[in-house]
This record gives sequence, structure tokens and C-alpha cells, in this order.
Amino acid sequence: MNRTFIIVKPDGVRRGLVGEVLNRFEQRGIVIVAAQLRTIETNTAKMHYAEHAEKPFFAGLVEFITSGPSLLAVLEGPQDTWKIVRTMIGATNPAESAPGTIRGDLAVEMGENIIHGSDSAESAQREIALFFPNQQ
Ligand code: DAT
Ligand code: MG
Repeated sequence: MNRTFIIVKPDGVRRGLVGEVLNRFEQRGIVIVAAQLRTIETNTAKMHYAEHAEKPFFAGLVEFITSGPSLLAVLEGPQDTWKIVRTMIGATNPAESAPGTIRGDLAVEMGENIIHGSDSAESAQREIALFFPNQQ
């Protein structure tokens, strides 16, 4: 089996979309193997988004992701789970996120886009280790 990591971000929790988002994965046949509602700490957010540290939107991104409770989850499927989940999430740019995807159906902002999903098998491993150290 093959695992990936998602965050239903604070906007998704505030809007009451945790069930909607998790339901899509469960209906697809992807299994939730760990989940926790937690307000992400600033240092953890900075480590999680380290690849964006030099970007102009970094400070706002860290502020947003720590602004309230998020739903963190480890998801499992037979193979390429990170890729299936990313396809279901949709593009980062709201002008390119297709209808039928989570962002394409539920979000219209570049920053407040409901959900994070690991972007490779390596990212999934790193992010699961960061947020769920006993779920690798
Ligand atoms: P993704 O979340 O699709 O993996 P990313 O890793 O490129 O996208 O960026 C992380 C988050 O940062 C993204 O979900 C929203 C925010 N973001 C990305 N590019 C941005 C930009 N140009 N302006 C503002 N926020 C941005
Ligand atoms: Mg990313």
C-alpha cells in the first residue's frame, strides 16, 4: 500500500468542508489511516512550506495555514496515491482548477484553496514524518 498526506486548511475547516473533502477520497476508495484536527504551529508551517521560503507570498502563507484548526490526514491507496489525490485536488491557480476537482468545485482563491496534498512520493514521506512521526 502507498500513502500520502493532506491538510484541509483553516478555510476548509471554517467553511465546514472537512466532511465533503474526506468523503470524496473515501468514495474514490482511498482510506484514511490517520487524522487529527490541529492548529499548525508557526515553526512546523515554515518547515512544511520550506520550498517557498523565498517567495513573496511565504509570510502570508504561513500566517494563513496557522490561522486556525486544520484537519491533517494520512491517506492510503494501492499505488500512486499522492498523484491520485493531487488530481482530485486540482490546480493551484483557480483559473486552471477544473470543475470536478476539490478546488475547481469549492474554491476561487489562490491562497485560500481548502486543501494541501503532497506533490511527490518523496514529499509525502517527508510530510508524514513531519506531521505524523509514527505513521510512516
Ligand atoms: P499547491 O498547494 O497546489 O501544492 P504550491 O506548493 O505551489 O501549490 O503553493 C503552496 C500554497 O501557496 C498554495 O496552495 C497557495 C499558495 N500560493 C502558491 N502560489 C501563490 C501565489 N503566486 N500567490 C499567493 N499564494 C500562492
Ligand atoms: Mg505544493
